Amino acid sequence: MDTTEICKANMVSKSHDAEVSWDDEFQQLVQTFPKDKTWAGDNMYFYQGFWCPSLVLKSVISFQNHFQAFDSDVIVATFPKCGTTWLKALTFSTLYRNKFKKDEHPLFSFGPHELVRVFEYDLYLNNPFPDLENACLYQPRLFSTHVPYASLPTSIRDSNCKLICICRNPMDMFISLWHFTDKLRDEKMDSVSLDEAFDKFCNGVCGFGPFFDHVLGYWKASQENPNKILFLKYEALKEDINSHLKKLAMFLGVPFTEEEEKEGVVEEIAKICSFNNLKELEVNKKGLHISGIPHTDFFRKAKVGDWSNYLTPAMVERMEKLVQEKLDNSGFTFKFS
Ligand code: PAP
Repeated sequence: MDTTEICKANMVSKSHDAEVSWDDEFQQLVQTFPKDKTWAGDNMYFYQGFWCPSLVLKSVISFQNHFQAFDSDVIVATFPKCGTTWLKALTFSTLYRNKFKKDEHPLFSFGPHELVRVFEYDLYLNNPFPDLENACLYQPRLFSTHVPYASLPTSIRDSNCKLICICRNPMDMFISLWHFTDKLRDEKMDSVSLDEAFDKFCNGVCGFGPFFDHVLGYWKASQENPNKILFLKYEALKEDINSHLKKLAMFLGVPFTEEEEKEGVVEEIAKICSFNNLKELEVNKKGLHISGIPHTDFFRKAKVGDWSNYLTPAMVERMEKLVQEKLDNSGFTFKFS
């Protein structure tokens, strides 16, 4: 089997094994949840208003029940395919910049997903009480999640810990997820075509979706509590990474000093975390993510407007109407090209 086949087999069997391992009580609980399929063909359940992939349903619940946030924690919170990998690299590099020498940057040896571990796909997967004290290389603790704002553990919402979010226009996000799940799709399962996936996406049916509820949940919370939640946009970072890095550092309470700015520290972080740099690092060209997915699959094109190569005019029209309807009166906008 080649890497893609191994990866598909891993994902399919992991999701299947997760469900088989559920005890009777949990099986009965899950039966009360609406059920659908991810675009890759495995089950997901509508839990607390979002579509939770079966693989992580139990770990999301463990995370909700057991995670105790510290006021000093920093959590990268994203909808999948909106810039998680990039934001992990940027946050890690900014927050911990004084913990390592420039030429010994941990990103040279570990992928962003290994340095900033995700609660549901990694830490709480198969373990309701993970060793969180040793889960991060440095202090303060830095984690990530795809769980929507309304479903975060209460200790995250009630503590002074900081959340950093990134969102991306739904057309590029959709195409990015489509390519990603294409790698996971298994012919033996009821996988979906691009048309079907688009229809499902517009109807809110995709892992951690509905997309608009997820984005607006964090957006509204960031408006109400800007000192706790920093909300970024992928397209804006692409346009001007340096000013966003300064904003990020300020938000994290570690602003760049005048001396650092003069020495070009901001530009250095932007360069190390850039798509072209990360994609070419040996560590990201080999090996598998904790979920069994090759690291390379997290680096594709990183273009704004790539959707125009895939979506038909009818699809674009449908999405534009949806965006208008969903964002009406929210004060929130997307940039599409
Ligand atoms: P995840 O939520 O599953 O972790 P995420 O990192 O959000 O995935 O999405 C991957 C997208 O970010 C890919 O976009 P594309 O499919 O449109 O190409 C990937 O190329 C892009 N990406 C990864 N690293 C970077 C980076 N350093 N800068 C900009 N974009 C990046």
